[in-house]
Amino acid sequence: MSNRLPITVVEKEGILKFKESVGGLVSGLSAYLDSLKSSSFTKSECIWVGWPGITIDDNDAFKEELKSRALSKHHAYPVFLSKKSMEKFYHGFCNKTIWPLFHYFPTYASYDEEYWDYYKHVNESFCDAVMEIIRPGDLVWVHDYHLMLLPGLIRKRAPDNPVGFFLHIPFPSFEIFRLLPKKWRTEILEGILGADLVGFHTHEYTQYFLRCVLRILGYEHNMGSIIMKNHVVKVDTFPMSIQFNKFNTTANSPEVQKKKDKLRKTLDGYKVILSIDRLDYTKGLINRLQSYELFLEKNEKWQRKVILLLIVVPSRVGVEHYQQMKREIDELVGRINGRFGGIDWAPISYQYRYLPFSSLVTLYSVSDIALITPLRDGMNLVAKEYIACRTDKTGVLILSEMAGASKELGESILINPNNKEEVADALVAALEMPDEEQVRRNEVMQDRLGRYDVVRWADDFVQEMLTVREEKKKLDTKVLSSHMKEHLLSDLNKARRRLVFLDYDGTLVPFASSPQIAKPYEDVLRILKRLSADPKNEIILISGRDKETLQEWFGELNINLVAEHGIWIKEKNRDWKMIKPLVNGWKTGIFPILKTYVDRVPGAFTEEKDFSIAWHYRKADPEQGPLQAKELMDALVNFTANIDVQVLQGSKVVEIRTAGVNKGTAGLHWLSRNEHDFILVIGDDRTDEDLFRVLPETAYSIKVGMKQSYARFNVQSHIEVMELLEQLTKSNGNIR
Ligand code: GDG
Repeated sequence: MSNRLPITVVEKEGILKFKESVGGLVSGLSAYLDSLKSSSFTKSECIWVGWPGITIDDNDAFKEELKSRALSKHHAYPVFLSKKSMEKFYHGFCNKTIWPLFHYFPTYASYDEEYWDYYKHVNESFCDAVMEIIRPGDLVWVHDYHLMLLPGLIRKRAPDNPVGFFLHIPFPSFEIFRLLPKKWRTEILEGILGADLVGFHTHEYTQYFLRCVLRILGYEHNMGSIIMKNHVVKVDTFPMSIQFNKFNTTANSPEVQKKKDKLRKTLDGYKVILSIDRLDYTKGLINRLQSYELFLEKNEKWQRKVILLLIVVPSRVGVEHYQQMKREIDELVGRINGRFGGIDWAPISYQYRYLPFSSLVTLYSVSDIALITPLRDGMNLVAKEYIACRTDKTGVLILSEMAGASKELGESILINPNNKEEVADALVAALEMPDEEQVRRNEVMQDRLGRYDVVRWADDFVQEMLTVREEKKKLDTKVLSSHMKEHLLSDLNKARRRLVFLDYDGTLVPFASSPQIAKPYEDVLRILKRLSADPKNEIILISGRDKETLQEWFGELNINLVAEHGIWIKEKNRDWKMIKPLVNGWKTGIFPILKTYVDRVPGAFTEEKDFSIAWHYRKADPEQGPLQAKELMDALVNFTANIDVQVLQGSKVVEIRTAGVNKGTAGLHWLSRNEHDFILVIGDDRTDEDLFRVLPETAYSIKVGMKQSYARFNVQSHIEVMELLEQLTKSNGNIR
């Protein structure tokens, strides 16, 4: 699914005509789809969903005809959009808000509520369209910035179909992305996260996206995987490539050979510099021309020896910024040609038009230098195409470090496009570069591009999408299903003596910003009271909290309590006792370190217990907190190497505690009696894993949160735990 279909429909005197669309996305994906058709391994059918390039407002017969011809001849399914939608959605939100912002031109961005409304509306229309054709097992791949809300919309309506999303333009840093109004930026991120797999061209864009997700939505990731409520999203880097062989073989074809010979005669003796882009302010055309002017000014000896072939491809015609830029380019070309040229030589040969494929390849083949200087570019396929067309392996690529392609084409001359001196000097270096050096550089780049072509790119993406789904399935099987719940209840009913361990924070109540706020609700106390009233039940509340707090909150109940992750135990109707003799002299040495981290991280605080100290960062900045926690862990592990303590990271907390005691050892206090024929353990934290690990296989262990665990089952949140416990109280006629 992409904004534009690979075909563009035009209407001429009542007749619909279909022609191929152009651009990197279309040619790349078409190559992949062709490869699927010819592959003997896969039997897949593909349908491309998108806008057909024409607005048909009130002619249903036309729409029907277009639909059936597009589907039967081109495997394309059109999404019809009104003129007004195209105006507000495409020219508006896409190209006046997202495009400038994501390319670091915030001053060009407009924030118009109506544009946003249309953006949402059009994304919904795309969703409606795909719902008309989607079947079970179909895989959906959504492309680019026009459709960022679509993955989320599809997930809502077809949750079983895998969805991928790829962004072809840069994903900006947090400071830029946050310029979007709060509601928009949240919905955009949530929309993208509806996908199973999210792909970007470069590692930087991937990191920026993950950072925005953390800072705006508060979701952490583990090696690019984000665990959402009902699915896992993998965020990864897939640098888009080109059809290397197509460019390489076309460059060698007789047709291009003939064109090359002709052009070489015209350009006889001149060193040729090629510049080719769509007309767009992101492509850095003005600074490129100014740099070329500076080069001519500084290097008289190169005057009359070079020609810049400037090809500007019309794009977004009619938009004011673009028209103004076109005027500027026209003027600048005129000025440079007027200033340095003569009757026999013009330093710039300028064309404002779209070239047929063979002409494009011819230009790539005859040019000694490709000068590509975007101010910001998601990838830039032109740079890769130039390298692919250099069949004799000569030629110098001068490439902006602001293009995604610069990450893979490090053997080119990389320049900062804002620095005209640097670009001018790069031109000299390129003109003077010995052939052997050119060949050495291009060989490495060709080898890389040849191996990782656009088919491999798409294949990698699709394969990873399927892998993510497989992983999700594994996680799904661990979700405590209603079927398993019935099993659990039936085992509970049959049992004569039941042992139930319950963690408190994050398990029975949600996490609060400060530990003292998380007092038990009435419901929690009521349920615990009911459960403990059944003589068959042995309830143990097993927490990391200090014994004073547990005593104050739960002392009145007829249940067992475990404090400080197992150090203190209070059996029903008895006093608190230590599980074994322990020392806590080490605390004085640790305090100063923790204090530094409290001072350094606003919002962080310490909590002191008898045999442990905790450093909480729940209220700290979501990005700074985890980073400083890692640093603190590192410092503590070194500092405590020779003392008998354990340093562990819990949920938004780093805890240092006396070694040798944990929830597992405390749990064994009851488990080792072997008096029970039903065991249930529920917890959310890493410290609960110590108990999950020592349980017999038949025990029901439940991890709260969709994270990896030793527990047999996972549930989403404390709400499900409370529902389950409520069911337990009603089971076997326990209602009192
Ligand atoms: C977006 C991102 C990202 C250009 N002029 C002619 C012509 N082209 C073809 C080129 C190339 C494609 O169009 C342009 O691709 P780019 O990557 O350079 O730039 P965008 O159009 O801005 O594309 C970009 C890309 O998506 C892919 O993810 O790299 O960063 O902005 O393939 O060959 N083709 C013909 N005649 C022309 O005059 N035949």
